[in-house]
Amino acid sequence: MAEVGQALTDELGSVLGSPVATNNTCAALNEHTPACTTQTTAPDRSYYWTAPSTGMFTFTTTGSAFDTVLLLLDAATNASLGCNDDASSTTFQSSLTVNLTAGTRVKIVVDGYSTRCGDYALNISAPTFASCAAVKAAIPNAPDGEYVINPTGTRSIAAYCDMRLGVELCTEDVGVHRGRTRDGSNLDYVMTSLLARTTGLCSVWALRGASDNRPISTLDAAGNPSMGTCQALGFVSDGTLVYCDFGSERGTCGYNVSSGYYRYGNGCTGCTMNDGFYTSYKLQGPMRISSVISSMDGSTRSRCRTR
Ligand SMILES: [Ca+2]
Ligand SMILES: [Ca+2]
Repeated sequence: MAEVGQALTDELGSVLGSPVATNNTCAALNEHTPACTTQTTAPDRSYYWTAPSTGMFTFTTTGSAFDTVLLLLDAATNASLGCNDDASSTTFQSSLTVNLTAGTRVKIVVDGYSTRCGDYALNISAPTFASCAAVKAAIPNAPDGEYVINPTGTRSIAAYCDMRLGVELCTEDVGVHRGRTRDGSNLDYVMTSLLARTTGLCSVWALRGASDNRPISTLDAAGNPSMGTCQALGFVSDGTLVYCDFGSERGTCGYNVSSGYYRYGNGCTGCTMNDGFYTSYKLQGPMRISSVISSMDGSTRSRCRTR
């Protein structure tokens, strides 16, 4: 483990713990210069670590004997994922919390302020929060993404959080969730959804306007011409969408509320096949822009990607 002079980066696998490693930096070389502190020439030691799951991870030097600096790099690109000098104004130790996707390999650098060196402890934990709102409160610039939350205080589940609103859009427990569309129409919507943790796909159904409980039909993609359907709903991208295959209203790939079918569309034109008015549902062509259609009971669902 220990090296003298040139630091060989140690492999930590995907271990969590307090600490996961202890050592001393004084005999190491100065291989990194963290940007979050000024003119440090302190020696540093580094570790490779791979995220065991998707979610938040906290890296700290709590328990160290000197004024540390912590730097986190993407092991593949060397891009900085975060840097912290002082998480504590009394101990000058460091802490970083980042959201990582399962399998992401990072390089953790334990460095020192100025020329400081000494004994250190490196700790890695996977914090959980009660809700997406709690994540947002704890980490103000947390991005949209999957986080581990513990809404009941007894069981942790994965959640896809819309950090603009600080709400769950999708969780591993089936639930009714409220979002706001990211297109120009900026509509509040409600849906039922279920997140599959392994695939990062959120099944959505019963999608409708929050104010009127009607199918969303007035989206405006003008300001976001490249936005996909799921992106407009706040997700990363489209998964498997169920297209608008039924219609009863002239030229609109229409829906009928009494049918129980709900759709989402931002440019519902181009229903050239069987376009026209029907007294009953007829198979029509796909909408020009992809759309979600689903049933109220979830027997028909569309899927959006959360990563
Ligand atoms: Ca250094
Ligand atoms: Ca420090």
